[in-house]
Amino acid sequence: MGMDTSEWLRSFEATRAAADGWNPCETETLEALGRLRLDFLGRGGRLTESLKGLKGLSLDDRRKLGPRAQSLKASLAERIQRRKSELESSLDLSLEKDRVDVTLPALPPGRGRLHPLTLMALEMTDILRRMGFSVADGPLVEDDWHNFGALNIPEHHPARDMQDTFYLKDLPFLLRTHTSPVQIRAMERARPPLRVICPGGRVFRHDQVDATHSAVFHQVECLAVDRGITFADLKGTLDVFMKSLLGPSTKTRFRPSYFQFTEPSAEVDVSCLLCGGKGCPVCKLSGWLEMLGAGVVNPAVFKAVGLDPEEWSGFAFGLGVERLAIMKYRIPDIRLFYENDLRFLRQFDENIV
Ligand code: FA5
Repeated sequence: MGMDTSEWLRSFEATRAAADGWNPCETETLEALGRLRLDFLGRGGRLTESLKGLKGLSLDDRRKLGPRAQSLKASLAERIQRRKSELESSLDLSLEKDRVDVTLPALPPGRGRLHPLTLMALEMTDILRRMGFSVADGPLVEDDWHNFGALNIPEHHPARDMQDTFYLKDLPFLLRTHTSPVQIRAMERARPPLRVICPGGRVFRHDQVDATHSAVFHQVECLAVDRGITFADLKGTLDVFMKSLLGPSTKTRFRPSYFQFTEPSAEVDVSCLLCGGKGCPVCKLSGWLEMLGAGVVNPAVFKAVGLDPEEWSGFAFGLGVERLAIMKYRIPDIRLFYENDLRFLRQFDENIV
């Protein structure tokens, strides 16, 4: 029992509409394409059934409609085949691209390093600790008394202009211009004998920034107070300190200078690391590089913190961490320390395991 022609046509046209309405781009996987193929062309598929149904039609109708059904079958089969090739090649590509080599060792986790200035400060602290100094610290925001007054730098004294100061707006505070206020805090906190260092604290000055000056930089401060301390103790301590830090052939040289909080005061040079003291462009042919300020504690400072200058004496020094690191690591510009360029920073701290 076959179906009549109009029934066959209705079913065929519905199949053709469904086949024409198929947009190959919307079939995104090979599995979905396989299901679609079965739906139309598989055994029992819609188009297969139409072709089978032809047998029940009259010879005339078969001649007329048979080629239409065959050509729909051919064009659909071709479109399915084309889509299949497309999907296969894109799958190959993505497999190639996403291929994971499971035999490769895992990436080591990135680990931080110490900043060259931290390294420098740690090294200095280490040496001074071994010489009997302990670590002290003070706030970055200071009051006038600790930064200036107690250090024998009275208000309106022209010496304050030597260190151009950042003051806090409408508040009686300032950003410390040096680490020397830590001397005052240490003496307020504990009675002598004292040996303290402030290791690599930040200080702030309204300085013009250039290759050797920054507005924020770091200092290491050192203070020793005891009975009978003399300038010779300062010289000896600094000589041992500099030799440990920069090498046993390093020489130190003291030049007279002036700081309100030390008397006598000195600026200390070390023999140039680059030329060994022969003279080069870095040391401006002098063979020496200026490193730090130092001196014997001024009796006025002891009075300011309630210590008897007849009983106690001491020495202090303060040095710029950047200047030392510039020399030790031969850095051409101070600004490199603050730019956080990894190519620069990765050169240091290679000893970390
Ligand atoms: C002082 O700051 C004194 N407090 C040092 C001192 C301490 C003297 C204890 C006596 C006793 P001075 O202003 O010279 O001194 O600075 C000390 C060092 O800081 C300098 O030798 C230099 O190495 C460094 N320094 C000064 N200004 C800058 C700057 N703008 N940028 C980078 N380093 C600087």
